[in-house]
Amino acid sequence: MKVERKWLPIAGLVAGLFALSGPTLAQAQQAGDSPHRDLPKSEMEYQAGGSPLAAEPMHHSINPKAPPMTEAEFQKARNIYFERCAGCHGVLRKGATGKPLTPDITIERGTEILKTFIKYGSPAGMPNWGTSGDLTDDDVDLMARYIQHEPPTPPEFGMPQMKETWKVLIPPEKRPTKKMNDWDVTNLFSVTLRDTGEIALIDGESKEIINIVKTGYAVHISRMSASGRYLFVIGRDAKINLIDLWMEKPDNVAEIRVGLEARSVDTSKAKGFEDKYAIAGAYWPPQYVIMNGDTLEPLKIQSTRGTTVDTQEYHPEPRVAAIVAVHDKPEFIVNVKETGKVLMVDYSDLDNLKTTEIGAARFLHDGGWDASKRFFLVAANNSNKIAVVDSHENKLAALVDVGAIPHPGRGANFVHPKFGPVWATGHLGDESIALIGTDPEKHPENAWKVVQSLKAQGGGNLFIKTHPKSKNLWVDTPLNPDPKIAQSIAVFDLENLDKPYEVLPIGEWAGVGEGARRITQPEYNKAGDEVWFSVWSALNQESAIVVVDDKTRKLKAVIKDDRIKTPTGKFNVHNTQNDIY
Ligand code: DHE
Repeated sequence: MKVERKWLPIAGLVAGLFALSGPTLAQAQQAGDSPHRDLPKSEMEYQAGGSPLAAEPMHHSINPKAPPMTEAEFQKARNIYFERCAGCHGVLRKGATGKPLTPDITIERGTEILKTFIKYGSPAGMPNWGTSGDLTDDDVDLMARYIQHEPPTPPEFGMPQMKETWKVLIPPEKRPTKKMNDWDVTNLFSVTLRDTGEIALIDGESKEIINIVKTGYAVHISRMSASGRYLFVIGRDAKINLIDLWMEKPDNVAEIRVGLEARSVDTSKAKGFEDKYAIAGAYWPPQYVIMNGDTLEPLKIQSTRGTTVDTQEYHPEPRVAAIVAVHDKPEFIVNVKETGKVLMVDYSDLDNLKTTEIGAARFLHDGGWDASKRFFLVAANNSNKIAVVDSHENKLAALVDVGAIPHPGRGANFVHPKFGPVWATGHLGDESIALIGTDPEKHPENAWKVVQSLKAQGGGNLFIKTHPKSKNLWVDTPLNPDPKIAQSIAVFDLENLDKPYEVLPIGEWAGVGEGARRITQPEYNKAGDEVWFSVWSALNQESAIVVVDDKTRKLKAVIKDDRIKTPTGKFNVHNTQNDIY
């Protein structure tokens, strides 16, 4: 029987276990503590999402002080590590959400302590891989020995490797010179079909599927070019697909891999640079790449390896998190997770690249613009802070303390009846929604302060959304352990924020069969009068997209189709192109 994975709730239990196996509680806590804070289950599961690196050939050396392993054992352990552990502990085990697991630390702890932690978990957030049934006792022993060896290093991925994967399927001169279809592509939605490695292009008006396009593995996000013609999609395997929306049936026109693992992509938006460049950030190798916007030809690769913002120690794998294009000047904002630094990359002269490095806080993850598009607000999730970057001054405007593990997606902008313009974020670790004042000119007393904190249904929130034409703020909770909360949405009235939120049972409305039915990522249509929700179940179960009328908050449509498998992110062309949220 498979037991639900959960943490040991009390330190006393850990003490008991260690009393049996030898080491002291102090040793145990030292070995298992997260570097900075306790982690809820929802965040651990979210971070431990599995890395595509398991299949890559890697160099490794054997540490003579570590317990022996056969080659076959090492390979098996390596696969388990990349599937389960790398998301939190890092490829090189230098630590991220989870603690560092380099041999200097692990050999000192010894196999028995490590086994106990892997099997039973820790109150600080390590999952109980053994007692949950995810790993057998033999696997636990294997992993305890494996992490005492040097971490195998995946290969680098530079220009020759990129060029090998780069394909222009339809060159720009063979593409249409005007839009060849009758769809209103400005209101099209690109829907991530996470586990099939595809996106669904859905017409916002008719809700018809226009095309299902093959993309990278565990496809992640979509972004739009400045003109609204080209759609960029990135998979976790760092594959980018360029889709031309002017074709009779919009489809891939170019593709490339920019590394072995990645999450973010965007395109140049400044005047004179519309559709000229694309940029993608990789988790491995830690680097970002600037490409030609209509062919994906790689032009410039920059490593993000360097020192951390606070302790100023060298970090070998600072992963690239959110990337956003500045609208009013030729710069990209590149957020580097493990160093906690924001890079303002001036792309006006790629040969003499100018980069401003802004110190923020660890670990930068996701974020979005304020309504004026001058300030970019990004979650430093391990620090429980939002970093505010002033894109005009290229400076850090503020670090704002918020709740536990902020996770804004791109956040939500609206005018607060009392405090003026605010940007909002939800949290993975608690039920609060932080409203941060964003108008230093007209409301200086509120700027970069949490002016109000709303209470939503619970922790496990990933995305919140509103629209300039709407009076609603939608808050999802797909990672909440209570299925009732995960399968519904909370909606606040922006004109009366003291009124209790309303809960809509979107999962039930979908009318799908058994499954997790997690309600994920609200996204508006172009007009701002409909909100789309993903009803996200497993690959072998029925999923759907539910469309709600924004004004009446009533069900408007359910999009069901055998091809809509594991839908998660949805990206409306107009709203994504213009950063409307
Ligand atoms: Fe995401 C955005 C990283 C898991 C759905 N996710 C982002 C961004 C990053 C990121 C860095 C910002 C990109 C940008 O703006 O340029 N996501 C990660 C992870 O490292 C993590 C935690 C674990 C993993 O193994 O990938 C992770 N993400 C998930 C999921 O499990 C989600 C919920 C479902 C899925 O499709 O994989 C998910 N992430 C999303 C979505 C966005 C996103 C929908 C874009 C939101 C938006 O409105 O722009």
